[in-house]
Amino acid sequence: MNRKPVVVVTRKLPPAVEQRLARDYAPRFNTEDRLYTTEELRQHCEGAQAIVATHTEKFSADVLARLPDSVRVIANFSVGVDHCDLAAARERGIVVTNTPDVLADATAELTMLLILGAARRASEGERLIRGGRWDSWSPTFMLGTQVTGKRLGIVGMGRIGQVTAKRARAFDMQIHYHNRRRLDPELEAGAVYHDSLDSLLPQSEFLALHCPNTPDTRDLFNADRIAQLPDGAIVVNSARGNIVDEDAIIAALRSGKIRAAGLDVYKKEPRIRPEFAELANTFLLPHLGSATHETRDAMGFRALDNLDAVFAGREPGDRVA
Ligand code: 8YV
Repeated sequence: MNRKPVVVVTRKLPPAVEQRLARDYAPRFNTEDRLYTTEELRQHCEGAQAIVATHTEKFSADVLARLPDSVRVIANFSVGVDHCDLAAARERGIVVTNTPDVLADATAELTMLLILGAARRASEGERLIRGGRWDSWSPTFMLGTQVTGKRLGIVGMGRIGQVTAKRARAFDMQIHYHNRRRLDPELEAGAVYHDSLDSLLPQSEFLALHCPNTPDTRDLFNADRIAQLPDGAIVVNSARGNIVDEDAIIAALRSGKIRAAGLDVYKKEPRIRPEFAELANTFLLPHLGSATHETRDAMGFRALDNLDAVFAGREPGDRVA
């Protein structure tokens, strides 16, 4: 009888995903959901054939080099793979997969929440009520910015950017976007393509960041880029903290150049710059983009589909290395 492949599961996953893992594999679960040190990870991987990982594990070249030779595949429970050195994995002969598509709806929904929350001062209003400080109302009380009819610039028109565009159209937003390549007209659905950020940013009354974190996009959104936005623009980021120069956005939020920001991701999660919480014009969430029951199950199943393919000798659908 064939022995089931041993799979190290680095974090606690939704019950249905862990049940499928237990049915089809010999999983080593992280029942306490504690972050492993590199040495602990290496030890857990002794004799294992696969790892199911999340973005909280960093697979640098050094970490990959220390994994036992038995490990053949890292099936990520994430679409972003900036936590993995893909070139080093390739060199080491380790297959790496991700979970695209299945989190586009949840992340686009959250992006709309960031847009609305930032534009309508939702965090400020909530804090006022929860702090027992709401004592009056007037016609000019806590005015925000209307979303309807405004121009939304989208940086990165992949799957998540495209769903965000669709949701934003329901608010009659006019979609402008920059992407490495222009989309086909049916996917573009009337959105205005800009072949550079220099062209997109001055048009963006609202700006949504949806590009991956790569060496090319690190600190992409810096003081020079911010200066290109219209005064009082609203910026949201549900992609990765690394694409934003946090000093620059804090300065722009202070000066009012950026009227408000909705942020779900930060450079050094889960530690965030205290200025973000101190500023009144921020709407902040703790990396919840894909955090719905439906999507987390789908991400887990997609990761397991990839594992199944590898162990059946097939090419996994979402191979990135
Ligand atoms: C996930 C994400 O929650 O998939 C991604 O890239 O950023 C998040 O939605 C997280 O990364 C899971 O590992």
